[in-house]
Amino acid sequence: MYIIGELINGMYRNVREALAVRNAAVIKALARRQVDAGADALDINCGPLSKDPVQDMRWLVETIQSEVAVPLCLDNTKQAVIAEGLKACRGKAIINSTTADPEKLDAYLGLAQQYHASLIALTVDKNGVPQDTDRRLELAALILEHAGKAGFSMSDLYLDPVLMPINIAQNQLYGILHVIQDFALLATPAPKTVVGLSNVSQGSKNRSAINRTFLVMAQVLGLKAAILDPLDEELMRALVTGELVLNQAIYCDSYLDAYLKSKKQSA
Ligand code: THG
Repeated sequence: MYIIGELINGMYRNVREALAVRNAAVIKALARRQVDAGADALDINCGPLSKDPVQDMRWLVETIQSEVAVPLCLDNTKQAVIAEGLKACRGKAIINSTTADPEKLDAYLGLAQQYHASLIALTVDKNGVPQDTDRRLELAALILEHAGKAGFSMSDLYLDPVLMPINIAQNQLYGILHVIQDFALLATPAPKTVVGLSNVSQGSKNRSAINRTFLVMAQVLGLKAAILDPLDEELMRALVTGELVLNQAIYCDSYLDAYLKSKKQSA
């Protein structure tokens, strides 16, 4: 599983406050702790309340890069903010995200190619998040058609079915799990899939249990990446154990420790 740490997000009060006063120490510590806990990449989102998201994005990218070397996942709905982040990124970036709106999709495919970045594409259109799996598949097919025409590298593309909270869309989760599997059948080589895992438990109690249960089910169905909280130890244990059960890693008695040690060394 490709782990994208979710904690540098203006949705969280500590990040919002650090952004407002340009407190680099808070942001650097969040970056370092997530990477040490096993994050392969870091999501960066200045939050819906940011008054100057372009400058906030630049400052976050520069601040985080001075602390860790992992790819940064630039999370914003505005192209100007993404473009500023891409300009500031030293290493490979992930654009998070485009919708399946053809105009936006083509523009973002171009932007990703220009910067050799990966691209997350949401199966969302002008009518918002689909309520059923068929529409998610249709939009995924449309995204793949545009990516194909643009000559976009499949290894740089992530499809996101958009995970909904269990307390408002409980009956969609089973379908979303299966759509993760179906996305992989739409092209060769198979496109990768990603979800914003914590979406599933937003507004619910027992968030950690809901997150990790959904994650291991999605693992079985071939989920390749997740935006998640790597500081949630139970979640990380479930993830690593899931990889073991799926025979994606070799068993040894100390497999949990070994996993984190190998992550730390490569970071
Ligand atoms: N897909 C893609 N990108 C995404 C998402 C997605 N980026 C944002 C989000 N969804 C994933 N990241 C988060 C980060 C935090 C939370 C949920 C998803 C979260 N935050 C607390 C809350 O809302 O309850 C914040 C409250 C607090 O603790 O202060 O749950 O789906 N491509």
